[in-house]
Amino acid sequence: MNKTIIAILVIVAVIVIGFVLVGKKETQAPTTGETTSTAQNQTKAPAAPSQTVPSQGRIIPPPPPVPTPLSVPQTVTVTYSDQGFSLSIVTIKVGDRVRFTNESSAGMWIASAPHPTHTIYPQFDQKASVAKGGAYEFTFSKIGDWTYHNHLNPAHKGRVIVKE
Ligand SMILES: [Cu+2]
Repeated sequence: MNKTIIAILVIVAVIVIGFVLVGKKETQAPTTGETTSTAQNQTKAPAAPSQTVPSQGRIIPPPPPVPTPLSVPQTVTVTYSDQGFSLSIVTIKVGDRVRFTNESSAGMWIASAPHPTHTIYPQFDQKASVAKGGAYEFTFSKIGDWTYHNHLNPAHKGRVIVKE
């Protein structure tokens, strides 16, 4: 009697242990898939250094061509006061800009010569007056020797020489 009970218990125990082992394998299945993928990566990794090891020298590719810096447009500031313009002559390049700032007690209206028609460089004409603290900026796109004045006080003159 006792032997048969022990035998049944052993069989039951084997069955239970079998189920437990099968259950563990099913849960471990996805993790084993991941380990195989990392194993593939590991096998690929050593391949790269093995290619570089035989060559004792080092190949250094030529440096990328350095782009030639384009000439950055400059801005020259001319201050206008009650005595006139701070710079009587400004020499710049085509594409450069002159900023006229009004620090006088009166209005400032920059305009190209001659007064009052402003015909030598018609675009270089503020066409309006700006009060103290204001400014007028103009980008010179024409080569030349451009005289200008304050249209509201033509005795105050200046020159902008634009070179290539
Ligand atoms: Cu004028």
